[in-house]
Amino acid sequence: MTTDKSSVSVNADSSSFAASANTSSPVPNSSSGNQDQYASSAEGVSDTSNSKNAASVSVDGSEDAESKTATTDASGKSAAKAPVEHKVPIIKRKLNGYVGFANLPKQWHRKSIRRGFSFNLMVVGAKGLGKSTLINALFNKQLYKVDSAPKFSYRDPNEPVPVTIETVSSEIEENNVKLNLTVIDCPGFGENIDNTEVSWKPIVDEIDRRFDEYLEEETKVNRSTVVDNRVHALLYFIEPTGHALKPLDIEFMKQVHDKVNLIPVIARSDTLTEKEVESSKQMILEDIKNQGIRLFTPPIYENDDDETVASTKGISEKIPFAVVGSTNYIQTSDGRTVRGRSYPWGIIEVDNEEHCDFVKLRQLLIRNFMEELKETTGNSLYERYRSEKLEKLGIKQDDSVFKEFDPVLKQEEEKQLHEAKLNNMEAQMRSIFQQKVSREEKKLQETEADLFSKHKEMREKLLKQIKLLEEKKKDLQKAPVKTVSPKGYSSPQPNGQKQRKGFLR
Ligand SMILES: Nc1nc2c(ncn2[C@@H]2O[C@H](COP(=O)(O)OP(=O)(O)OP(=O)(O)O)[C@@H](O)[C@H]2O)c(=O)[nH]1
Ligand SMILES: [Mg+2]
Repeated sequence: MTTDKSSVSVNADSSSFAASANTSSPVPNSSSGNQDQYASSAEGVSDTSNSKNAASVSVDGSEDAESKTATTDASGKSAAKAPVEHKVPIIKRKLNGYVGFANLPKQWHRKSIRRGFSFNLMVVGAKGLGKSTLINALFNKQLYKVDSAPKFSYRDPNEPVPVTIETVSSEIEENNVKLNLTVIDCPGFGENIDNTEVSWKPIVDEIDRRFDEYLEEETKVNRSTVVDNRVHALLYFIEPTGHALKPLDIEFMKQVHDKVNLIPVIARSDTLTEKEVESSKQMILEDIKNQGIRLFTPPIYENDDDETVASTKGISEKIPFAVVGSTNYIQTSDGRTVRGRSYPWGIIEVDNEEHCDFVKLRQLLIRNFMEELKETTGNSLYERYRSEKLEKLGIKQDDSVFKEFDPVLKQEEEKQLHEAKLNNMEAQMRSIFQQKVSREEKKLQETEADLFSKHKEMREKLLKQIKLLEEKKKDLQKAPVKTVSPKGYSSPQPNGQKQRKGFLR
């Protein structure tokens, strides 16, 4: 076995693996040893057919046995490790040795080579900005015939120039990898004086038409033959004025930025000085930011190594790419043959990163991020278009139906739902209680007020009566006392006392 992981994977089919594992023979190669170790540490990976086979695949609960086997397999020596204590016994099912899924990228690679790749690139920019030359240089193939001295024909400036769509397809091959390349050119763009719909609508319509075509294909019963004609990237050529964007540039970019992976380039940058390129880039980026235009920026992933991260950052920093296009090979003064443009003051090399950003653009578009561009088109841009289109047709997705079932997530959701329910009930009960309390309070207040008024009324009544009686008393005291005998005579009371009547006695 070699140290190459892929060759290890080819050799490590199930029979050879079982044989080596059965005899517990040391693995002669450190890389395969690592893979064994990796596989043996994988929890939950079980193979019941192999488990009957031998000691190699053990369905074993003891920690001792596990650590021992792992150490033996990895190093070839049986150096037993001290057992690690677990409070909760964990039953681990493990496969000793190489499983084989590390070979998946290779399987994918073979399959992709067989199928071939496809890429659809749209180029938009004013006439003569070097679009065709740049495409020829990027793919190192003459997809377009470029006139060294473009012909000029007179046209009436008041006559609107229609924007048309021209497609060129070609199969290119590099190291047995086939790429079906389609370039969509839009002649006529930028030739009208104003930036009305006429200038950009046919291009937007073409992007939409390609999405629609894909959507239609996708909804057919047989989807195995769906061809992806969607625009995967759009190279937008900015005129090398040394200034910021023109109104048409802004309008066009705004029209397409959420439909395609937009990549701006400053065309024919050899006509600008280094300083002009820098200041122009700054102004363009400012305009793009202020207008809320989204550009394609290469992503950085968590598992990217430092080199990849640095390279990706290096690409992003160069946007918008100041490019120079040429397919001509010329001889430099130091004897090199380079692709470039020759001037009396020197040679501008297309593939020299010190001279222009052509290499960085090629890295983004072809070498490093072509698949990413396609993925973004399918997963994000097309998805957005598709859902908007379906919504317009009155079709809405019921997320509760289409959500993938994840038991943990489901449990969590149920828990949250239950808690929300409880909170709701508690709030309801609290408000009912509050209502009852305030109702009782109101009743008490009313009764109190009632009692108070009754009390007041009675008091007043009593006071009146007292007053009345006082007056009567006074009257009676003032009146002369007459004693009337039963026979009509008045006789004086014994002891000179006056006879009093009723309760005033
Ligand atoms: N100085 C300079 N000239 C360039 C560059 N790229 C292309 N040219 C020249 O510009 C002219 C037009 O180039 P094309 O590639 O045909 O430009 P185009 O944008 O495809 O033109 P249309 O298809 O007519 O819109 C040719 O003479 C090229 O040699 C460049 O980077 N710098
Ligand atoms: Mg052209």
